[in-house]
Amino acid sequence: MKPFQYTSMQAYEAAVEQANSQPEQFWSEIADHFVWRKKWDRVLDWNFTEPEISWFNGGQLNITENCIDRHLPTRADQVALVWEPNDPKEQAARYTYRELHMKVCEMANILKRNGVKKGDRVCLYMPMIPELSFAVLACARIGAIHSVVFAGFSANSLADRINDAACTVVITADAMNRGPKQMPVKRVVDEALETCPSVGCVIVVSRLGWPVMMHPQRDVWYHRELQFVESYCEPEVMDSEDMLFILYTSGSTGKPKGVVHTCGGYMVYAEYSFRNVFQYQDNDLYWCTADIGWITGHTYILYGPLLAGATTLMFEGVPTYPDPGRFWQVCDKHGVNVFYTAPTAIRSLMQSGIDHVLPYSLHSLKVLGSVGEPINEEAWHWYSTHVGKGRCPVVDTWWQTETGGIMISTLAGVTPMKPAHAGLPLPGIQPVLLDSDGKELQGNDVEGYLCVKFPWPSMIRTTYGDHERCRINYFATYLGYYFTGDGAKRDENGLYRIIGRVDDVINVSGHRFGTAEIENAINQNKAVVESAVVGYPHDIKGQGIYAYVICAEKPENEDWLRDEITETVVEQIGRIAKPDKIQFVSGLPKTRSGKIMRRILRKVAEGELSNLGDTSTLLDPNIVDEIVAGKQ
Ligand code: 7RM
Repeated sequence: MKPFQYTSMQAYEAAVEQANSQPEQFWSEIADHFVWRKKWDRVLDWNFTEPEISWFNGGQLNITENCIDRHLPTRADQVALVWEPNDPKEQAARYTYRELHMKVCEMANILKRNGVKKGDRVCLYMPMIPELSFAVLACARIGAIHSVVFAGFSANSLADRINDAACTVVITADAMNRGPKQMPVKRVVDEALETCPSVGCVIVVSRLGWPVMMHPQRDVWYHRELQFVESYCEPEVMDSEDMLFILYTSGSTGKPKGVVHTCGGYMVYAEYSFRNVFQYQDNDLYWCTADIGWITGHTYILYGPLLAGATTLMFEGVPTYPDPGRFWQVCDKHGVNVFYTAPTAIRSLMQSGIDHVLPYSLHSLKVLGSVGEPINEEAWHWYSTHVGKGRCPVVDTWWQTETGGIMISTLAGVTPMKPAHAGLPLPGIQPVLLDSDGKELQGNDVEGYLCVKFPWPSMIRTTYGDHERCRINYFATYLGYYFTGDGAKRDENGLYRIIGRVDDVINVSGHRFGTAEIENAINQNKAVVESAVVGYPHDIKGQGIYAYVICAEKPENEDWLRDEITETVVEQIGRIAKPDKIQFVSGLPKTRSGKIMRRILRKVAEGELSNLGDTSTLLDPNIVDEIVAGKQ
């Protein structure tokens, strides 16, 4: 166990004290445990105004050398990656560290063979198959910047992301499993690439043996390329602040932005946070159920666990196929020790009933984790009691794509745990709560806007191609602070409880969407004149999507038009952004200056129909009565 894994409250407190009083000393001692080709000149340079943040500047490294090569002397035959397929009847796959090394090197050589060079952007649009992991690490191996796009996004969204980063290569698959269904993947790429001039090559992995159209000058099969490459690839030496990856995430305005993470700081914080939060021990089997298309998959399926020399499980399937016992069956089958999932999955399995849990022993479990959205007390207790059998700490981990790693969380079995509370910050993280004037709230038992007042190694560096957007989004609301967009409470003991977004971002099953993003999609339907989207409490998804839609003409068949609009959103964004409710209205509650009063729309969507507050500044107060009467 590394000395930066704190296993007692005393060690935690000592670390907090050192991290806050001598942050550079603190982080450099941790960074010393990694393989650097050249040591850094300066630990930290920062200002939150520009913003400009650099960690371990002058240092050189390759993250894959730290994820794989450095373990080979001691762990070559240990399993690095376990892959569990969608269908329980299909065989699981296992790759030792030695095999993973080879697979990553081969994929890296395939990329090189197809012209990819250091600094090029490579888009990965793939299902949860081992080749996705190889591809992520292969990019990092040769210094290419990966941009993973979740395979549930539409051709449109994929094209936007490819174009924003001017990716030159796409890695994809023929098709994918999703529970009982099979869906095309390559076909979506083909459609996207009609508007992506930067892409010159597509590497296709055959997952289901589907016939696909291969563009002769552009597309190559992974399995054919394999025949031409060697099984060793020298890691590219990267500067600490070279880009490692771009990952798109939704904000309160317009199009998703490309969050940029860099090599050195991200690496250090990924292993540090992984070890501390989950208290990983050698030979534990660790399973994070996220998709690698999200930040949770990047940091806590791949980079964090592999940096720690762990065995990490990757799951192709869904929680409910072939039945809602699938997660627990996999836990028993492989002997999972640490299990990390999302509240939406827990709530959905909770609703399926305890009969799907009882058949499984779950005795291997030691630590349970939650991420992505607030976990309500009922779900927390169900998870702790029925999955953890009352003997596993439950860690509720708060963080964001932009933070790169877990920021506030109980350290399993080490720091205090409280249902529906993320707990204390990790050592080195300095959260604050601000009031609406931007003043720091002192002491405990307070509630405000959650900000961070000191840099940490894996924080966002910029938004790709638009640094100003990064500044405005995160550093301009409260000068001198990183603003998270979340509201939070600090309880009487200093434990944090995350309340939720305070901006126009909604969190549906742990997926982030800007309300403007969904409105733009809905407005693409030719029957639609204008729309307004709000979130409302949803039993399973956390928040549901409620859309108010104005049409040019009164719709003849409302249900039919609802389906059409849903289809438009699926085309524009993807299946994960389907509105739950669509209400047709003749107008929206607007102020004289033309601003939509979302407060009223939110209240109606929540079902709070009386007590709508002051509506006297509305241009047309009558519209409120119509909206209330037509609630879906
Ligand atoms: C890791 C991830 C970030 C947003 C964030 C919050 C919400 C995430 C928790 C949470 C309450 C949690 N990245 N969020 N974790 N809210 N408790 N433990 O989800 O970029 O996709 O989303 O998710 O609102 O700002 S993300």
